[in-house]
Amino acid sequence: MNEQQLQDSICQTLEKKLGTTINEATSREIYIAVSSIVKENLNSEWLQTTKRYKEQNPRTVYYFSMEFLMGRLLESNLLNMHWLEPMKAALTNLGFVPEDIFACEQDAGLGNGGLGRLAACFLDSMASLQIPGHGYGIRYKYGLFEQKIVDGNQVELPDYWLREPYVWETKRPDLTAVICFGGRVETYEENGKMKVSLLDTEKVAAVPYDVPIKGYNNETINTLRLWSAEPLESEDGFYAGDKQSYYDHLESKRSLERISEFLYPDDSNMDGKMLRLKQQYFLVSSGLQTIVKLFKQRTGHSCLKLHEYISIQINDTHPSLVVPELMRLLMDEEGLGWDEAWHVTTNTVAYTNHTILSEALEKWPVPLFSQLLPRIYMITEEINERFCQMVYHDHPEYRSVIHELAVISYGQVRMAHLAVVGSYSVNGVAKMHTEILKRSEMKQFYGLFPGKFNNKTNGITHRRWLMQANPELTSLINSSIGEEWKERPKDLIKLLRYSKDASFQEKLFEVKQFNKQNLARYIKEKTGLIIDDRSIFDVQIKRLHGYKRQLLNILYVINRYLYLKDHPHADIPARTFIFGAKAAPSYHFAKQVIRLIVSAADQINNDASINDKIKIVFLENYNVSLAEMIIPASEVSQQISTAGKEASGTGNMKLMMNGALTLGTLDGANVEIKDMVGSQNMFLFGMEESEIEELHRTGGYSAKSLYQSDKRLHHMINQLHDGFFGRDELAFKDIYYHLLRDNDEYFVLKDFESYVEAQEMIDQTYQQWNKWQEMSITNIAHSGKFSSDRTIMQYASEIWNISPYIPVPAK
Ligand code: DL6
Repeated sequence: MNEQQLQDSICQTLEKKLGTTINEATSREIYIAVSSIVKENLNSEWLQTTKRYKEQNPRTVYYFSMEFLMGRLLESNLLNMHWLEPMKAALTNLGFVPEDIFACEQDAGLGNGGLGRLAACFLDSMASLQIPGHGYGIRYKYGLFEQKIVDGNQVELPDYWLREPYVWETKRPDLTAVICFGGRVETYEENGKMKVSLLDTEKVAAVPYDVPIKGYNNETINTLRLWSAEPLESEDGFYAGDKQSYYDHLESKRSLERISEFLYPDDSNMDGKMLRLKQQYFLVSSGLQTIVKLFKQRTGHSCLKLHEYISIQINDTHPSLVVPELMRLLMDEEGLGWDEAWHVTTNTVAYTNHTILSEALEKWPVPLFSQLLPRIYMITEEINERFCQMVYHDHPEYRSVIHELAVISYGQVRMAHLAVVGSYSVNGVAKMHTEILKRSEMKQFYGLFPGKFNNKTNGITHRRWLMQANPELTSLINSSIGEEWKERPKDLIKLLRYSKDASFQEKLFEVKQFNKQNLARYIKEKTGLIIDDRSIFDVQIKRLHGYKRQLLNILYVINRYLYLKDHPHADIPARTFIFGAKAAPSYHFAKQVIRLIVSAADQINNDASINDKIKIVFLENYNVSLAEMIIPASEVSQQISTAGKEASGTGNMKLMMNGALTLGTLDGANVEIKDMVGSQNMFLFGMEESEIEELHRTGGYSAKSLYQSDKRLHHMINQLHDGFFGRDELAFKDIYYHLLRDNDEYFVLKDFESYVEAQEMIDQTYQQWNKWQEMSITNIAHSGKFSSDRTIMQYASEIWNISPYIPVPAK
């Protein structure tokens, strides 16, 4: 549709659907009208894709994830439909600011951070590359909490994102699955065959809500299917007893519905709550039941051939129950024998590992697991038994460590072991991460199954993170190297020709200034703080965690402040330190770091004696939409995790693609950024992973001695303890203890000096205007490698054995 048609369509929709006119409509009503028009148009293409898939039954991947951090969809749908520009023009002609209309959409925050956002980028790439691939997740009623800062502290508010109807979803009650919990297992013989049935279970309905995922510049629309727990309308769901038990009955039904109520807000700590295990089984069972049913309908084959048509990628261990649940369906429902079912399962499931943090590795106590999922537990025990037997007989070299490898051991079911044993592929998410998995965390499994292990370095969709978030930079790129890069992001490398081009540098600078001014306006509106758009915008945006070391950043800012107090006329460029981070609600240390950042901001932003050389901004409620505004305006990208701890990182890629220079350690995908741009085009610092390993091995680090011997550290750390930040003296005692009493687990003090040096390099380089622009262009030029299109093509060819599907028109 062109601009005029869109305008007309908006006016008609307002009248017919919303009973209002363009003159009276609110921004939200305009948003509803626009998104309804888009959804209607998607619906017909969606139907066509589904029809083609049904008729031609191409090999398909299902991406199972407990998290899909989708953000907003209107703008990205418009972009992928090529409607973004005409729609912006239509809205402007009608007297509206397009960005205000887009902002009416509530972020779908169904994820914690990198892992969930990766899943969302993958959906966009699968559709854009015409890979038949669908996402399966949970339709949480409450997404990741909304963060507010009250009196310097994080407080959490529920994110009831479904308060208004979600325009993008279509409920599919006809595809409801029934999920059974608890009960008891009975075995019996039928026609000479051993049969199993599960009796007296609690049942809940899993109702799918489908969201279309539109590919860029093609006709493919895949599906994100989100499952919601709802009351079961079958006979045994009705009450048939006395009055008292009627209420109990309702209560127990409500407790089952709570399964899809909220997203667990901690991405780095295993919580061990029964409800979480219920959620995992709920997702896995509803997804698999549908897949098996559809497979039989479409192919007419027995499930013996399932793996020839289908791959299931599990996003971390959270959906590992696919292994025993698929075994259960194949054996108990489809009548396959153990060996047949195992063959199919272990050729269908592929597992991605996203962390080596031991506290994040999932383990479930046997009593909890076996009580909630008795049949699944039986199967898991059998998997474990057979696996241990195999190791014992075929790998005598591992006999002595079987207990370390077992799926069930020390009274716990270990989900990572279940995932490795039950899958045909195990991948890490960056080269370094995969090497660590092979060399240490999963060394023995790698010894047993070397062929399963592979690397798939993460990526981000350049459509959302460059074309949508930064239209000004996109236009500049288009006018220099043409538009092929949009479909072949590696073509961004052509920008290298312009790295020293004065006119291009000038234009890039103007684009950055434009985005910085935008962000400065937003900051003023939200916080009242006026920031200098000529200062360096130095950004650290990610979940708050000890290993990500926001503490190192803020301690450095305090150190810079103390220096400026002593040298108010020092010739260093002004810097704005921008933070966005949510802490898990029960993560006390992380919350203290937020408090420290906010306290330092209070003190430093209001101290006129340093001539506005430092401003600190903590932006509340960091989420996808906020990231889309911050990233195009960023100049320094802080990726400063303790080496060996960040599996990959994806913010590093988004920021680089928008021309920010990385201040980072050699960790996760930073290593591959360095391989692409060279260390001369970033600011590296800190110990390498091997050095840290060595320190761990030798016990050769004492944070206290460092503190005692280094005057600067001593002075700075003491500030945490003496009420310097206008808080009571104990306000930061846990940070103080973390560093000194607990020996600085993440080597903040150890890396401090090297970090300061890298920061000085940034100050110097920023003052060499041309050099900075050249480095920035070099980073953008090399960022094509980090498009999730590259990642998805690698998954497709090396794990899923799926080629891009060239649609034959549906009959
Ligand atoms: O792979 C996506 C993302 C990585 O970029 C991050 O480095 C990694 O921390 C994250 N992992 C998780 C898993 N839980 N924890 N911790 O979120 O995955």
